[in-house]
Amino acid sequence: MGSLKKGIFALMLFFCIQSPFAQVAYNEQAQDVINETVRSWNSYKKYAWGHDVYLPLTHSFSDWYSEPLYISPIDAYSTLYLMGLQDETAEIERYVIDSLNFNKNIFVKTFEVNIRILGGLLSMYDLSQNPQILEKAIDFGNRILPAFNTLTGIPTYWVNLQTGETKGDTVNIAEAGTYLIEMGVLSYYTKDPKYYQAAKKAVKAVHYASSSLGLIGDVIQVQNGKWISFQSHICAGVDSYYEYIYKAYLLFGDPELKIIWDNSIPGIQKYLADIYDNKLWFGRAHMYTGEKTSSVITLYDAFFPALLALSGNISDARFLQKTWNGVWDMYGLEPMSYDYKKKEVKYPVYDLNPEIMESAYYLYHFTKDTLYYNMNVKYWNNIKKYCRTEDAFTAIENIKTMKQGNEMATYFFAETLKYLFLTFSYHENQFPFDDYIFSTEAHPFKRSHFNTPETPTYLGF
Ligand code: DMJ
Repeated sequence: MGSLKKGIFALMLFFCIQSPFAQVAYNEQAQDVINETVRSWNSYKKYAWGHDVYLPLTHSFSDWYSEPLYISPIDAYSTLYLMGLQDETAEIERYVIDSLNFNKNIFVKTFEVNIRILGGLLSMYDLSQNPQILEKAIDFGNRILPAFNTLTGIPTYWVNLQTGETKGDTVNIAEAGTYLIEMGVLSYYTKDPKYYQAAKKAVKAVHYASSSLGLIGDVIQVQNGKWISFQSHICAGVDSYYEYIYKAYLLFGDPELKIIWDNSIPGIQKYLADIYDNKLWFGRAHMYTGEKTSSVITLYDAFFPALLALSGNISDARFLQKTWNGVWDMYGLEPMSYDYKKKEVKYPVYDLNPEIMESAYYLYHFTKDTLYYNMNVKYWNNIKKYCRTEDAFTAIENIKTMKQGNEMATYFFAETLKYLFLTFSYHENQFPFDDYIFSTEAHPFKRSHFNTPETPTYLGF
């Protein structure tokens, strides 16, 4: 090859291996999120490398179990990738391949490791196309699959990564039914329907236990499918069950999921939606009588405007986002739970959660109304004002006093920073929102990769 040709080839290779989302120049706000991400990431690396979570106030770390599973980097990868931080993502890939071994005799929480570790690894593969990452994801998926081996198909709360033993016979509905995306992607890549089928069986077991009002409870027994709690809501403990039915339908095109979604939404609108104080809320009701039981909501619920917008209900999405924005404005951060009728903070913690920013991002995409861009500017400024530490970001123990706690949640990397960055870089970055589905942990999966003529065969529907 002549030297000119070699030069052109090298240049082409350089552009091929660049993140397709890498950009030369971002506006000030997007660049600010990148700078803060890098600052926090470097602190994780300096003080917590190889461990699950960075503790910013003590410059130390914690692990979820007796042995670390490297949760922060796996969760952070897709955000760092979209920001074009290639040294950082290459380092995570190397570490995952060379040093991460899941053959550990520990019981892990099936739901939490599915959304963070399995979802993180699968999006790492989807973005990098590195086959060794896929091997890790398959290995991990196989290790948590025994959890689904129950009489109903609803997974147990705990599963042992080494032995496949399970325990924990009651789960909430998010823990029962938030697997369709990760297990579906795994089935697609392995061409083995068993993963998706396990996830779908669990969702169907929950759905078929719905009341005649089309409502479900929030805690269920995994062996007999009986309800432990008849409380119906879309709050923490249920949220992502609904999210995955609709998003997995969009990602894979399984028509049965659309039927389940269509059966579920009217009950939510009829019995849980509550106009109070001229605001739209989604409260709690008894699944058999439809009677309102409580007006306590959780900040997780702020995911719902995003889901409403994605499913085409822009007016309710706007109305609900306005409500959540009002909750945020009361203190300048949201409380973990709040009673909208008593106007009382029930639990004053803010753990760097992303949902309100996720919904502002979706609404900005769907409406192009700068109101939502500016909401995220405000949320980001508040987070910097109250949660920023010497070298990272941390939780707030009490939003009334703004006393800082000592933990930077792994989803802060995966979700909060990602949604802020994607909002602020919306016009420079050209991230093709409509071709992606974000998992509940904000891991992006490209729709054109998974909604193909082979999908029904690979997933078994
Ligand atoms: C995340 O871990 C996931 O989004 C989960 O589904 C619920 N919310 C937390 C962050 O708030």
